[in-house]
Amino acid sequence: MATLHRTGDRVLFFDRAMLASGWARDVRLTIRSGIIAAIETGAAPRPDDDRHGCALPGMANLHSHAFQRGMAGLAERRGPSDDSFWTWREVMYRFVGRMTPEDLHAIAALAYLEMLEGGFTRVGEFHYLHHDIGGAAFGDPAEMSSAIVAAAQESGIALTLLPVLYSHSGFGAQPPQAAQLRFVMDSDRYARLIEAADKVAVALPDAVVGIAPHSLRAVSAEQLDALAELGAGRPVHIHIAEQVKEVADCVAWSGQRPVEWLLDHAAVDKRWCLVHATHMTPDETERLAKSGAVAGLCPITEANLGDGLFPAEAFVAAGGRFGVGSDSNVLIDASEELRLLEYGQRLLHRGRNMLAGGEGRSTGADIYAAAVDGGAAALGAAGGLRIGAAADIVGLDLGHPSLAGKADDALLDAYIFAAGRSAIDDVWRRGERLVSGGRHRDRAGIVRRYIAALGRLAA
Ligand code: NGQ
Ligand code: ZN
Repeated sequence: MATLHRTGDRVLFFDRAMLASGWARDVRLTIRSGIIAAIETGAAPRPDDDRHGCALPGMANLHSHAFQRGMAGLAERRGPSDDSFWTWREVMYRFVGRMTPEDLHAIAALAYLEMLEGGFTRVGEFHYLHHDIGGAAFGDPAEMSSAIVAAAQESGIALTLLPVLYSHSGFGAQPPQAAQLRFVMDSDRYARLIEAADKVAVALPDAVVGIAPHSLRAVSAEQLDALAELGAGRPVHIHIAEQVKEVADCVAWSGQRPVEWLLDHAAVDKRWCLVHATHMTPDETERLAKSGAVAGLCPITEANLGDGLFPAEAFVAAGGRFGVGSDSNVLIDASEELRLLEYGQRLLHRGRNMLAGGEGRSTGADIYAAAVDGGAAALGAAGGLRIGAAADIVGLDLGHPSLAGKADDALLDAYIFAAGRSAIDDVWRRGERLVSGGRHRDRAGIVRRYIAALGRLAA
């Protein structure tokens, strides 16, 4: 439908676009103040139109610890005992121990730039590095959160800030370890942190602030109960059942497994995102799917840390919603998260096309669409290319050899399983082109400051 063109409107013309309503050809998007104001399909390009290949809706990255980008590749050397998630965590604690707000800003800016280049247009930052070196609280509870907001602003990515409540080191309110003191606060200070985070986040267009009890290890049952009021109307994220030791410790504490315990003790619904619900029984899988909560899956990190495989096939078959996250940011790439999600199931079940929605359906298109929808829902945002939504778009290069001769769903199969991120040409946020030819416009400066920060941390 044509609408009156106003000055300040920007028009993007795509040969093909995956709209919320389905695939379309010759698509003119009119963008007004960052929002899609009109969509014409089967349109004739006009001389001034900015013409591109294939438009995909931007993907939400529903789980990130931005600071961990700085230690990518630093925990791949074998230690004195069996290496595991828990020995990795010791390395991570040492790395984070010396990080200043300026370092966090520089490292997060690079992570967010790479997210945009890798096909993500919004990030859910699960942020728990709250205090100064040594653990003393800053005067401003949002000192470190402000560094995250500044990094998001600089890169241009949309932000759902998830300040984390972290109080204990293990089930049953065990006292924190020395290495955790930069994360730790009580529920009163946490309420002040959320209030302060709301104030700093308003500087960003479309920012959302959610709440995030770190895990059943790090918050008590009483604290979780008390969060219901603070979290009303907000996304709620929690790490849940990533490691078998975590499941065993939860059973020892409560007689129940983590997902089972949470579903019985909290009003888990579509506002919730359960990150790493890796270890579930068939019954937990079914119940989580029916709850409407989003499963936050981070296949690259879960592989890197040796977590195990999420029962994705059964969860999707039961109608469960999921999205993907880059978590430890050891490698940032939306297509690779989706590819590894599907490949994990193929290796486990020795089958193919495990997550496609039925006979004749495209695996790439089904998992891409599901992750756009689930990721946006988990981050309290709208996903998909539709009138009234932010113009957050990933543009694929239709001249890429892997995409040759493909149309519609087959483009997503080729993007996810063959080309990967090399097919990404441009990325727009609110209609503004942040990435061209696969490179972020501020790459040089952000990389320079990242390298300087790593130099300071290594010194
Ligand atoms: C985190 N990361 O909070 O950064 C965690 C490790 C923990 C992952 N779970 C720390 N992947 O869970 O105690
Ligand atoms: Zn995490």
